[in-house]
Amino acid sequence: MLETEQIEYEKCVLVGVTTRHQNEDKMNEYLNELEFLAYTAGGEVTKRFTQKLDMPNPKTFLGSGKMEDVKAYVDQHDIGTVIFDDELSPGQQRNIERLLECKIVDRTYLILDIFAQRAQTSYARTQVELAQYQYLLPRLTGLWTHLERQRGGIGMRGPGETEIETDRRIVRDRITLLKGKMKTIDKQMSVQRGNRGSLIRVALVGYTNVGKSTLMNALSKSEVFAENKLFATLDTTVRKVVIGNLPFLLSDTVGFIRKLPTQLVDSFKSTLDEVREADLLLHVVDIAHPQFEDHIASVNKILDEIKSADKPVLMVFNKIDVYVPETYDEDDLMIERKGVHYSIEEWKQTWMARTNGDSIFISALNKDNFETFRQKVYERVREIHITRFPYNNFLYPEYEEGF
Ligand SMILES: Nc1nc2c(ncn2[C@@H]2O[C@H](COP(=O)(O)OP(=O)(O)OP(=O)(O)O)[C@@H](O)[C@H]2O)c(=O)[nH]1
Ligand SMILES: [Mg+2]
Repeated sequence: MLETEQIEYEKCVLVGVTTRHQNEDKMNEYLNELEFLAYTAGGEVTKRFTQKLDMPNPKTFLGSGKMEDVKAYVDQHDIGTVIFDDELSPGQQRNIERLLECKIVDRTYLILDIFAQRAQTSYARTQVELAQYQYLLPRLTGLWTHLERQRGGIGMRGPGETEIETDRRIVRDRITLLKGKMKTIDKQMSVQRGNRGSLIRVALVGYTNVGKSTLMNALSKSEVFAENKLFATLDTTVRKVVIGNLPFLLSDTVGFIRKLPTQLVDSFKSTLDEVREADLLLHVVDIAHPQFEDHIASVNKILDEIKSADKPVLMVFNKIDVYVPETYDEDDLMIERKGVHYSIEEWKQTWMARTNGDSIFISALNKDNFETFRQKVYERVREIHITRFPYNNFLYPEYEEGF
């Protein structure tokens, strides 16, 4: 089990730039998330370096002066890994690595590394391995090769460790092989999904760490692994859930994140098919997270990419038990009252009012408002059910009549 595993945290630093498109507040939010990712991968962040640039330096990401600062810090504090918030080009990666003489990991590779660490089934491992090879292919030349003494740790799980020096042809062969394997798996999965008969399919979707697995457990009395780290879930779990007398299938799957690497979206096709083929999506949101609106936008963007944006959705605002609005001093003219100051009641009057009752506020952990939530899910599933099977609608009464 991951929880009992003794993790030795590896010291690392974060690097990000503020640009015209990305102000300082945004930068800090992104770096907070990057720090959480680093922590999930087994890293302890000891310092952040940021710089204001029109655009990242094409050769070294940061300017050369700033890079010297990073180098001095890395040498002085025995830092194992430097993590960049954006995807580095193969050239940038090489240059920086030569300069800093430690592991250089970008956001994409960090996410791939966490996926590799989390993958439990051979199916998930195949998907992650494929994504990692696709990421590595253009970056093969000399990456980290002189770092023999540093084995294991962040960025060293999966193909990065042993295959780094092998030539591109071998990697391409491996990609072809894995793609073949995925095709077989995809076929099996699709047959399995086809065998589930006529039950309505509901999929939990949402940003990572919002409480999807917790909600799954609460609804279905199953034991899906939930943890306060990112990407606790990689494999899809499907459970039959019965509310009242109405059975349906509920699936819990991988969480989304801002800038989810495209390699992962591609290779997790089969996992994401669960979402693609669902009749109803429960879009779970962590309303206690200060950036929850950005999270919703990221999730919607990915849903769009996997052609699932027009499905019926129930917005589930979770973690109301820990939602605390920031205090607002009306006398302070410098402070503008905005979302972070709203109470939940006020939030309901915002754009959320336009979801036409297709939203619900709950705590999956404490089961606050859970009965209303179950009722809402029942109604939505029933609606789909009687549209699809009009001849047996007498089986499923209105929620109140029935119970
Ligand atoms: N306070 C509070 N915490 C919650 C609630 N729901 C879930 N959590 C916590 O949030 C963390 C993440 O929960 P998960 O259920 O693993 O979230 P997930 O969306 O499945 O995450 P990934 O699988 O990593 O994408 C855990 O520590 C949960 O205990 C809630 O309603 N209130
Ligand atoms: Mg989960």
